[in-house]
Amino acid sequence: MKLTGGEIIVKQLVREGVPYIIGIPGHGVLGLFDAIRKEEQAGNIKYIQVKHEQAAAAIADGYYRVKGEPLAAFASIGPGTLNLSIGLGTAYADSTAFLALCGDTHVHMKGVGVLQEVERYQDSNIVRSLEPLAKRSWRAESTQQLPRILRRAFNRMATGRPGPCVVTLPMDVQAAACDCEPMDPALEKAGSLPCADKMAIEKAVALMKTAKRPVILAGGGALYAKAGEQIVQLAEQWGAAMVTTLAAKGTVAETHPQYCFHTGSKGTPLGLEICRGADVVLALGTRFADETTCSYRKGAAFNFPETKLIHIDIDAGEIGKNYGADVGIVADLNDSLAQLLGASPAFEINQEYLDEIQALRESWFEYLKEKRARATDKITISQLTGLMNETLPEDTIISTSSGNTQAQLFQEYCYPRANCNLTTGGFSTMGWAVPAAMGAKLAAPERPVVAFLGDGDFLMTMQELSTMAQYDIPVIVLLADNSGWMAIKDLQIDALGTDHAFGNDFTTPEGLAYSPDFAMIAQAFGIDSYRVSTLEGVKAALDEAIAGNVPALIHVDVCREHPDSGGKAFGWWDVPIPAYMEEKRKVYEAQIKEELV
Ligand SMILES: Cc1ncc(C[n+]2csc(CCOP(=O)(O)OP(=O)(O)O)c2C)c(N)n1
Ligand SMILES: [Mg+2]
Repeated sequence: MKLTGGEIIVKQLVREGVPYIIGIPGHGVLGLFDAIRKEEQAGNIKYIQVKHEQAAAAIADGYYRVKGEPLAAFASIGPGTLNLSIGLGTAYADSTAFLALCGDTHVHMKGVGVLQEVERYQDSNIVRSLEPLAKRSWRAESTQQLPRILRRAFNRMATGRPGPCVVTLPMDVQAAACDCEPMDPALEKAGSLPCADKMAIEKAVALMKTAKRPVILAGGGALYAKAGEQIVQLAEQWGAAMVTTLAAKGTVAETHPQYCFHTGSKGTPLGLEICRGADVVLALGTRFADETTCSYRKGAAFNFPETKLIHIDIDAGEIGKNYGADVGIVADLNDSLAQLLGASPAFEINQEYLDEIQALRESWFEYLKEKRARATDKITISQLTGLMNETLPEDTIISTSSGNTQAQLFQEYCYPRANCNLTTGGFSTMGWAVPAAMGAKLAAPERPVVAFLGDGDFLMTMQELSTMAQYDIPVIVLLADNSGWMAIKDLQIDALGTDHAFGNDFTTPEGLAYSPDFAMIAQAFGIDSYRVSTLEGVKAALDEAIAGNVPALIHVDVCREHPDSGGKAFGWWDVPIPAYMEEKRKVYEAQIKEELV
């Protein structure tokens, strides 16, 4: 069958069962775009317009996180492609997948300086700028290469440790035709994952038997493997505490009595204390990034090597990277957990330890109660988080990006059900929460989806309200407006001192707090909106928006006064102190001297 490059691509997407292709056209993808037109008119795929390519990537990312199936995002040559790059970094850091299709210079025009080519250092080598942000990238130099590249891209994206893949498409390659026999997608991927080595499982179980204070630490890999049920089973059988990383929040129901929330710089006191005091940690699908470890100083979050580590990951590169593993297992988590459950003897459960966890959980809830009872001029993000916890249906998906809303939802929200949390854990990308929530809603139209974010975050991708309105994607945007980048102002105050707060308040020329009228903006986009300043008002708006199941924005004025503006950092974070701050610098230097490297 003779097909153009554009047709080969879109027909392959259809065969792979990709329901949506998202992006912005330009002269650089005209051939691809015309093929999209043909397949959409045939009813085989749906094109979604966004207004910034970053949002195309985030929608695809949100969809993958909920459904586990990759979508395609596309961008034109040059700036369109670079706009998409933030979404690539976000997905790659968190090991989620989508296919990025990017327009590129014609093969025969490479180097002349065609519109939107940058040829001064190297001829049309935009793919190189995307290399660190993708699991694999290709520039297709001929139409004939496309079927194999696409098969390899679909294979690479979803097998093993997922990640986004990039194919750049010279304009002539999209338009030229070649003979092409499509391959059945089932034939291009392995139908199984690597199983854990039995000997390693035996070693792990032998170590687990020695534990008096065991911890199961779930990372993002555990969330995406949907390993929650087996983790709970093993925790109960082993008498272990369950702790998650930022990326893995919500892997298990957080109401479980053995759940200790989180460790790391934004962790909870109980998660930190339990991890520091563990004798054996079973780590599942985590990189031990600094969000999780605070620092590689002993005792900051973990006490390796005194604490023994069993580390299971699908990616061999993570074993031993940050901490030496007493038992390292490269395998699928679900298989490993099934084997551990099967091979586990009746462990001797340390009831005292479980009682201690119970008491720590209770004191954490008590702390939150007190924090939320404090008198403040406006609603705090903490109170908002508590209200959401009481109000939202159990299956609600909540997306966050960066800022105090992310940190506080992470720290303070207690999900009664697994698999409801979406966040940009590794890249912490502002502007992600709204489009990612739209992707989640496309993946799970029957569930309520809330994007919980700050004003700074919203200002980065708020144009996507048009996409929400046009396609009627009923996401609820819950906007905590504190007229500024408060997370960074709070960091300046906490790390450097009050005098160092600078440049993060949004102010009028007179020095008053400045905020656009976000409710009016939403209205202008054709979105239902509410402007509220009381908790009762927020509750009424949330109830109405959920019942209405239409796109909605709730603009809440929140407290901007430190420390009520944010959460508390119970862990440590390696924030280098400027050398001219001599006293603080000395303390900082002493701390980093103890880093394990
Ligand atoms: C794209 C991007 N730029 C900058 C940052 C650094 N950053 C992290 S949080 C933050 C402020 C967030 O402000 P806002 O969304 O209003 O939330 P708030 O902390 O005020 O609640 C900034 C600037 C980032 N994470 N991502
Ligand atoms: Mg803000």
